[in-house]
Amino acid sequence: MLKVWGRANSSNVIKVMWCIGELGLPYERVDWGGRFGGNDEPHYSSMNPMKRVPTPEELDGFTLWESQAIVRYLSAKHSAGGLFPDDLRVRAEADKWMDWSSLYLGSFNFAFRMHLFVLPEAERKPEVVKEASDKVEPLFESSTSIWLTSSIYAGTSSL
Ligand SMILES: N[C@@H](CCC(=O)N[C@@H](CS)C(=O)NCC(=O)O)C(=O)O
Repeated sequence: MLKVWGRANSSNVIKVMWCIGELGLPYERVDWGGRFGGNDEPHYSSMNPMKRVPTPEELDGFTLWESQAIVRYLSAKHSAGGLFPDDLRVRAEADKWMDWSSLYLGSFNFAFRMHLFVLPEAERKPEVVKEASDKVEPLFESSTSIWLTSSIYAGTSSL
């Protein structure tokens, strides 16, 4: 069974678990990282030298780090032609949005998460949320209009 090292409240673990759910794979998830610690343990850092979560571990000992590489690997392995499209252009469309969301929205996600949910209320800074909102809103406006007018949204592709 696929074992996934990573705490359930990590956005990057969630990304991988969502993929595993879509693929319908049996799995075991181990609470790791964050308040659970363990990233510095030698057996873990030998699997993930970046000392981050998630890390999936297959039965034969194969491991991988970097959540988007993991999503691509699992999709290609278990859903070639499905979640991992055969058509290079369709696959590139999926890659494009996955990379865009991570590169452009990732840093804002951190600000929102910390200052809306994670930090104790007294330490949350509304100005950080406001600054992130001001920067992220135009991105959503342009991405929504691209998405709404794309053939993928209109349902003419295999995605
Ligand atoms: N680019 C990496 C980022 C991994 C990462 O930074 N994970 C965070 C959780 S979202 C982490 O490990 N934080 C330290 C910890 O949880 O102990 C990926 O996508 O896998």
